[in-house]
Amino acid sequence: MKDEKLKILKFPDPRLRTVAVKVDKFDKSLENLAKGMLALMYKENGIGLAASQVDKHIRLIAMDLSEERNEPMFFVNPEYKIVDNHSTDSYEEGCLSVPGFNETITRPDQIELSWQDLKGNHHNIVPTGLLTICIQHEMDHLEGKLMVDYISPLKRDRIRKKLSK
Ligand code: GNR
Ligand code: NI
Repeated sequence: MKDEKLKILKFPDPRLRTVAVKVDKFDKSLENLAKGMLALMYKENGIGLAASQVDKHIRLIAMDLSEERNEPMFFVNPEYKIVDNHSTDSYEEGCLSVPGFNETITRPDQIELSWQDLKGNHHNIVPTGLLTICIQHEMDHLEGKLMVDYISPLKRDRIRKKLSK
């Protein structure tokens, strides 16, 4: 489906718990979805968006960490390895699927990242700064995991009730 309208699923929608499958076809439809996700992410003022959030359960992420909103990045089939499990960083995160709630999350801050681009070419880097945080947030989405899973069940339930109204 080509000009299908993308919509962001909101917690506690159970579809956000789906584990995404690997991309194996690097075709026009992948590119169209990626571009659609990027446009929606810009519209919603997000810095990243996982395909899972628009009910497309494939391992695809759109991101732009620039102030100017002119440095789009796409990650297909991303993987990371934690280099040092004891080196962490805390950051106040937000999520377009959990609108209105920010939570400080502690994550490993030394990882090695590999992924494919929209053409299927492979890349590897040691990310720094916000990329280290954001890629872990987005890859959690691909595993059906959300920011709220890091906070207390009581707090999570409060958020669930507020967003279910
Ligand atoms: O827009 C977003 N901001 C953000 C801030 C800190 C850490 C992670 C993020 S990602 C989020 C968009 C989103 O929900 N991506 O899944
Ligand atoms: Ni999110």
